[in-house]
Amino acid sequence: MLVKNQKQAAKAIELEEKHGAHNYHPLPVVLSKGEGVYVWDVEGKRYYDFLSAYSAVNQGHCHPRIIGSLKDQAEKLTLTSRAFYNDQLGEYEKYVTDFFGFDKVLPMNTGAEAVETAIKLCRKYAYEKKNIPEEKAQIIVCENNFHGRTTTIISFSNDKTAKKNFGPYTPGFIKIPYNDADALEKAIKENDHIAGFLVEPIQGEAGVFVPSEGYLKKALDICKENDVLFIADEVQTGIARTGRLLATCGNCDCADKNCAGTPEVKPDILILGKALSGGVYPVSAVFANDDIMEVIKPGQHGSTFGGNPLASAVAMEALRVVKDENLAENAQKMGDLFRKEMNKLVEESALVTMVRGKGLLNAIVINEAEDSDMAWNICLKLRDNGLLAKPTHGNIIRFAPPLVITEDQLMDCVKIIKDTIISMES
Ligand code: IF1
Repeated sequence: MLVKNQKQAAKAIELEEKHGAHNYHPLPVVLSKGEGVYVWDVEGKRYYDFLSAYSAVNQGHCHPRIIGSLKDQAEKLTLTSRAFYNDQLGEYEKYVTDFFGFDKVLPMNTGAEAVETAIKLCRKYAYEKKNIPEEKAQIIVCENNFHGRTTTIISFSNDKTAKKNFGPYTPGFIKIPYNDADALEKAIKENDHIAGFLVEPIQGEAGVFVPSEGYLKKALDICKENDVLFIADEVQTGIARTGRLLATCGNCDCADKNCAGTPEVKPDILILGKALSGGVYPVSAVFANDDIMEVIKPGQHGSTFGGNPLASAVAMEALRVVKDENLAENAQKMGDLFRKEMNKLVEESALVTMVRGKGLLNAIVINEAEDSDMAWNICLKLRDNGLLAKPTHGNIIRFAPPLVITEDQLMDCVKIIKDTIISMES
C-alpha cells in the first residue's frame, strides 16, 4: 500500500511539473485531506498545518458549517452575474457591513482584485470629490509591501522577483519606509495630489513585521489632517488572525474598551479576502462609507463572479463561525503562548534569533544569511516531523496555524518545532 501511495505522490508532482506553470516551488508533500488544524498526505501521514493557506483557512480546514453552507447553496444557485439580482447578495451585504461597521461593500473575488478596486475607488474619489486633476492622483505605499500580483500592484513593489520583466509599470505611487509616520507626513507635504495611503497593518510576506505601538493611529491622524484616504489591506491580518477581529478597527464605538481591533484606527477603505470565506471559495471585499463608495456608478467596475450567491452564502457562515467560536480570543491566547514558548527557544538555540508576530500570525528569524537554505531545510525537517510551514523571505519562517488550534495541539507543535531546530544545531 505504502509503495502505491508513494507512486501516487510522485505522479502528482510529475503532473504538475509537466503540465503546470512553474510559478511556485512547493515543499515536497502531496496533500489529499484537511480537517481543522490537520492535513493528510496521499500516504495517509497527518501534519499540523502551520501556514493555513496563507491565512485563508483561519476557521480550520473544511469547517463542517462552512462546507454545509457551500453544499446547500451550490444545489440551489451558484452564479447569476450582477446583470440580475439574487436572494443572497443583499443579505450578505447587510450582514458584512453591519459586521465590520461600514455603510457599503463592493464584493470581489481575490485579494488582489480587492486591492485594485480600492486603488480605483481612491483615485476616483480624488478626482470627483477632491478636485485632484485627472490622472495626477498619487497613492503612498510602504517599502516591502505585498498587496498581490497584478501588473499595477507589482508596479509599486520593491520585490525584484515579483516585479522584474513585467513592465511597463503603472505610475502614481510613492514609496515610503514602513512603520515611519514622519515619512508619511513628509511625503504628503512634499508631493502634490496625494489621494490615499495603502498599508498592511502587519507586513506579512515581508516577514511578519509588526509596526510600533501607535504607528497606525498616528498614520491615520496624519491622513485625516491632510484629507488623504487611509486604506487598510487586511487580506492577511483580518478575520481574527492577529487576535482581534481586525488589526485596524472594526464595528465598535472606540470609547468601548472592547474595540474589535486597534482602538481609533478606523480605515476609510478596508480590504478583506482569504479567510472571509474560510478558504472554501475565493471571496474578497472592499468596505467604505457612502461618501466614498458613491463615486462608483453602474457599469464603472465589477467582475463576473463578484458577489455571487455561493460566495455570499459561504462568507456569511464563515463569519458566523469566527464569532460563534471566539476565534479572535483564541488567536490572542494561543499567540501569546506560542511567542512565550518560541522566546524560550531563542534563548536555547543559536539558530533562532527572534520571534515576532501578533495573535496567530508569527514568524521566527533564522540566524543565517537571507540566501542560505537553512530555513528551507528546517521546513523539510518539520515536514518529516509532522508540521507544515514555509519560509517567507530567505531566513524567515512564518507560523500561522488555523485559529481553532487548542492549547494541547499548540504545545504539541511547539515541541515539534523545538525538537526539530535543536536537532539541526550544528
Ligand atoms: C502568492 C502571503 C504573499 C496579501 C495581502 C493582498 C493579497 C495577499 C496582504 C492578494 C496575498 C498571498 C498570495 C500568495 C502567497 C500569499 C502571500 F503574504 F500571504 F504570504 F504572497 F505575500 N494583500 N497573499 O497577503 O490576495 O490575490 O492572493 O487573493 O501570491 O504567492 P490574493
